[in-house]
Amino acid sequence: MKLYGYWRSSATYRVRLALNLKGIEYQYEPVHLVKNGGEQYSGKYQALNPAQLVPTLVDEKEAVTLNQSLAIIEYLEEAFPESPPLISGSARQKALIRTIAYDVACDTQPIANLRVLNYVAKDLAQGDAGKVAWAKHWIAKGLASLETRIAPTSGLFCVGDEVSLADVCLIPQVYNAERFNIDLSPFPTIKRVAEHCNFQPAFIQALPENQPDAAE
Ligand SMILES: N[C@@H](CCC(=O)N[C@@H](CS)C(=O)NCC(=O)O)C(=O)O
Repeated sequence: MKLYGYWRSSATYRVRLALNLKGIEYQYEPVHLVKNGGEQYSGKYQALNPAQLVPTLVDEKEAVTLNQSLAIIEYLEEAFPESPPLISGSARQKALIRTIAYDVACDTQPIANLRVLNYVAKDLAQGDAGKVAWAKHWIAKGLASLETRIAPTSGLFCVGDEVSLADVCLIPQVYNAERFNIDLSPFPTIKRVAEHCNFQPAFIQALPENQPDAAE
């Protein structure tokens, strides 16, 4: 199993968390998103992901190459049925877990992605200040709806006392918010769940700072 990613990529961080929580061993292949104009644009990487985004998971045993963090995690759920599940419970609970995951992965992270921010800063001539204002606005808006969403569903984690795909998506988004110095005090449930998650070994191991390509 090979995971192509970047230490600070929140989508890669989701897959790292899923692999760690499931206890699946993998080899990490760094793809630097900034160096050399961005290695995601290289012909070699485009052969793995035509979308020019990380992550990519290659399961050599099954000869599969997968993109999209949520599709990768659903693949791991099915391909490793003996591992701890990340989407479980009643139909309602599974839908709730997916709703929180999609709040992050479909409605929050993509609009503050590196290429979007570069477009705002350079092509739309808004500069660094415009880029940061854009990111802060959309990430805070996403966190505000997540706070309302998980306030009634959370226990130790986003949905009750079991870790799930919801936490796997939330924690990298919180990390990203902190990078932009977003004030988390209006989001007490998110803060509480994030603090709890970040004490778990699988989450500590998946922290961007703990990756071999960190700070490169
Ligand atoms: N929906 C995709 C999002 C992937 C994505 O946005 N990856 C970012 C890093 S978190 C990326 O590769 N950005 C490179 C760029 O914007 O050029 C997923 O969940 O895998």
